[in-house]
Amino acid sequence: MLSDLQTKKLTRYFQVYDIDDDGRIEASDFARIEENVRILHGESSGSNGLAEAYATLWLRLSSAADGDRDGGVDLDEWLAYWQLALEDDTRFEQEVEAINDRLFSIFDTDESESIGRAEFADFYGVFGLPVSLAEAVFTELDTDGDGAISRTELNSISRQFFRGDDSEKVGNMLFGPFGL
Ligand SMILES: [Ca+2]
Ligand SMILES: [Ca+2]
Ligand SMILES: [Ca+2]
Repeated sequence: MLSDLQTKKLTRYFQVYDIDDDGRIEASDFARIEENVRILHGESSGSNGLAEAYATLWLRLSSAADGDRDGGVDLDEWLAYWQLALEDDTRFEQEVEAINDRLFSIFDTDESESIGRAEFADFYGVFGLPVSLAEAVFTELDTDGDGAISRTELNSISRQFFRGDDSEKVGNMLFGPFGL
């Protein structure tokens, strides 16, 4: 079972993907993501990789989480999907850590093997989230204050966000405030 804290965080994560805020994640939300990628990156090769990564993510999500096969993932389907994915270590690694790894490489545009403040704002921009929120969250997540989040740090943040049930962990803030 998902705890109350996990449910709140995953509901926030749902809202991030439900860009048009109609209570369903569907192809049209991912079309908006791809449009934001083009706005942020133009038609560069980086933008192609990123748009493709999100298109793949939608295919995986719609085949795994759209339980009633109506072309959209509603909040109940989303939470049911995550409950299963989080129960199983192997599945978690496949679902989350593989995606993190790919996104990390794409958003690390200066290839410094870390995500800097501006690169993190770019990640938020894909979801149409404000730079001010990205700034505030980055400051929370960058616990040693060196202005960079490494791959290892990101995986630990993401484990705190998805699987953790400790309200004190900074990783809970990955997608901003939740449970409001
Ligand atoms: Ca939607
Ligand atoms: Ca559905
Ligand atoms: Ca970087």
